[in-house]
Amino acid sequence: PKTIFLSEYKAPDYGISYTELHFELFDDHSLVHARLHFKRSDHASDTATLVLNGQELELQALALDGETLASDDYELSDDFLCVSGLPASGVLETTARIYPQSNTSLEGLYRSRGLFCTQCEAEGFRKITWFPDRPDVMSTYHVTVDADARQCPELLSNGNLVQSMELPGDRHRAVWDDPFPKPSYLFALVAGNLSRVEDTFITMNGRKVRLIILVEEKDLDKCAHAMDSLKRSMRWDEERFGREYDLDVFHIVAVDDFNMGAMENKSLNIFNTSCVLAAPDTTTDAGYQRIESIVAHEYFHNWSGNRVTCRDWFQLSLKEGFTVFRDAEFSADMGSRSLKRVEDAMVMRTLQFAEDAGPMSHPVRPASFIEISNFYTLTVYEKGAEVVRMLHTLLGEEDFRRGSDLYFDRHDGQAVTCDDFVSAMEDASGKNLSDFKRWYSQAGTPELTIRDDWDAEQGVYTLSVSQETPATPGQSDKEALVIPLAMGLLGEAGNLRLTLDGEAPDPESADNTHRILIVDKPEQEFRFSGLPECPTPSLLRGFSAPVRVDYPYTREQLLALVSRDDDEFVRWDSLQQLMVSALQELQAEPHRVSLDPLLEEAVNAICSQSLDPAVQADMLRLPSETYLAELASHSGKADVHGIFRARQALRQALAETFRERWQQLFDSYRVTAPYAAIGEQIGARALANVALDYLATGDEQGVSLAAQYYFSADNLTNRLVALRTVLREGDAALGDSLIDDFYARFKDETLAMNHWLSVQAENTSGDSIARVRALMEHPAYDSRNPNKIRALIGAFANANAVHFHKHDGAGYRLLGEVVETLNEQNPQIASRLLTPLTRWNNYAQGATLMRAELERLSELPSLSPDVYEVLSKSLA
Ligand code: DPP
Ligand code: ZN
Repeated sequence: PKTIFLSEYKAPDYGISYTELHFELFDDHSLVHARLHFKRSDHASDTATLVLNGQELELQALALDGETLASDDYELSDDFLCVSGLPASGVLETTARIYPQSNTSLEGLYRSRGLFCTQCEAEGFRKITWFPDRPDVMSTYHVTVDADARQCPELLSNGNLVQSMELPGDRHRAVWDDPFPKPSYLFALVAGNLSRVEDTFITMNGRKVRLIILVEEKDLDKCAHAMDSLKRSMRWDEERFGREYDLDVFHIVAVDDFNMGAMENKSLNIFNTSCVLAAPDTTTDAGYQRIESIVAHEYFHNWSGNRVTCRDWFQLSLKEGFTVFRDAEFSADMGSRSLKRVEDAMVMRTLQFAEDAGPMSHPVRPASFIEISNFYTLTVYEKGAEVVRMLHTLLGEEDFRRGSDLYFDRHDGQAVTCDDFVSAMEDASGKNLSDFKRWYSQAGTPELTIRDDWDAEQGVYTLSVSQETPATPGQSDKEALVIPLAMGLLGEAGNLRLTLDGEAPDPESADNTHRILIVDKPEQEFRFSGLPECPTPSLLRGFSAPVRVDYPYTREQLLALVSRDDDEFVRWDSLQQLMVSALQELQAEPHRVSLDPLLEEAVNAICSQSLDPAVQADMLRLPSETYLAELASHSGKADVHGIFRARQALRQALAETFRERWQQLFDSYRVTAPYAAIGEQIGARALANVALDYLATGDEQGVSLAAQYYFSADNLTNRLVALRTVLREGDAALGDSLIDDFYARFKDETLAMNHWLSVQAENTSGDSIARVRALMEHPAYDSRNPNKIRALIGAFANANAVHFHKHDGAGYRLLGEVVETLNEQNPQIASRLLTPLTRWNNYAQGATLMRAELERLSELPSLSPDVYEVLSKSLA
């Protein structure tokens, strides 16, 4: 496998201005006839070769301007078709024979439960036809699809339907034309038997758009939430970003077998069923929210990704980081802003920081890769979105919007780079962002070390801030980054007014208790004057930058922040820090019994204040095992078994200390109205369910309450919380009976069955490995379906640490075996599944056995590039 470098980028020698495709779909094969209207680029020499990508294609015909090509005019290999001796422009015609029915990689054209569908991003189009399969080749498409009329009543592709007709032999045809030039990765085709839900949207300029969701007939009743989310996204993008939809029709198709969550193909979005279908019995509250944000995300790509696309795959964050920022803002506007911030910060700190510190660490704009599919990562997506958010913070909403307008205007119809995005922001704001751009090229999580000094006589408080980014593979020297550090200072009676030494107070800000310090040097001091008392610093408010902060808080200070700071992120974070230090003590001294009185007071403060119940629920939850392992490995090695026991002990202590509180919270927030996935209910349920979880901890009565709760639930959220709690606390017989009950109720609902698999994979009591192995043989499992693999194997490896890290290595072996099978069948899923093993260096006990499993895999014959890249980097 070959490494590809950003520095070696070369513009293509030929463009394709117009692409005509004719698909003939059959059960045992398909034919793809292509007519590529090519044109040599100005920079290319007269003798330049036209390089077309193509994989797993059988060549049936090849002609240039109507004449069959002689065999010495082209060269055909496993990956390319290269044609030489071409005129400056012309039409190249090919016919490829392909086998969608046996395509298990779920890239290119494949069949899912009989349905023909495509996934082309990043490099799947080359499995459909020969084409310069790179995003800087943008073409308009004219697509004819022929198929059996009864098997495939729906025939869809991008753009507008321009013709449909009957064909002999019970076949029929649809012709689609997409007037917007697009890269091949946005091509889509769907053919099958689907039912529709339709609605309309009137755009800001009064154009009427048909909105169509296509699903299997049995799922027709699960589309309303997605349709609603779509309409809200369309309106929001007009209002917040001035972006209007540009075609007369927009489709969403739901597909069961899908590697990603969803795909933004022009006017024909294809969704994993798990990210579009919603019903109270099969979708959790979090699932409803996820569907809303993914529908929005894919829709927003119509501008940030489709109208303006990426020049090359190193620029993936250009569209993904920006679009995640857009969908996060959308979710914040639809629900609670601080809740969304807390949840995004949790993902960053738990998962992205770990990626940044691991062997696959890479910058938001990677400089090299072997397999691009491995770079659809938390770094490119979530950290990329944080980088865009920092731009938004530095520029302010108005200039940011001006920059975004300029970007879309300047680059409409083009394939561009992250630099072009930042240039538009610079030109619109007049700010120089050249230092800021290091965020795109430098990997690793910066760490801010903050110390303070109080001069009581002068009333001057000084914060000394130093920054350091640890070395990452291939990048040993790091430069200082531009970090917006949002902060305040907390006094006895609330947040203090801030005057930075030598600066007049900001006249524009009505509230001068909040500042954004620009940290852009290795070491800096910020002096605040005129203060009446020694303050407690409230740092990184709203998670204003994706960094770690090291400030030596006392517990008293953390308690003050939890109880009284203005910023909900800081309040949440401070309580987390109190819990983390309690957990660390418990790990060091397992028999410690008493709860730290300051932690007790902090929990009390949160329970008794009137906060958004959803945020309150997040505050009262224990830090996750994954987060604790990440923290531990940052300063040493993680002991997952110790973490697990410490969490159990702290849960028990909190459960006992606050038993009455939990009962009160449960009684007052328990939702009795019929289920609705609306913010108010979701927040209340979250808080009631946290309370229930504590009530059932080590308490028989609590466990029977949970069991009753399970049976009386009218929704999946409550049912799952109850089920997990009973499995953790209850006797095995009760747990088994609920598992059986769940199966009996929902065995025909494949999305509910995914949760059923996960709950069992995550269950830490009993022999998890034997249970997972047995479930792999169960009819509810399907070893080819990515959702099932993630639900069972992914859940086991990522959310059942004590069994995954069993001392004999049986957990590692189980994961290794699955990866081994998937390496051939579906390399994308195989390499993604490997992630937990790549973190071997974080653990003292398992490291050797984890490495051994990686080594075993690396010796397998015919490793896919996807798996090869992850293995070789992990073992380097
Ligand atoms: N479908 C994936 C996403 O929207 C890749 N573009 O992020
Ligand atoms: Zn995306």
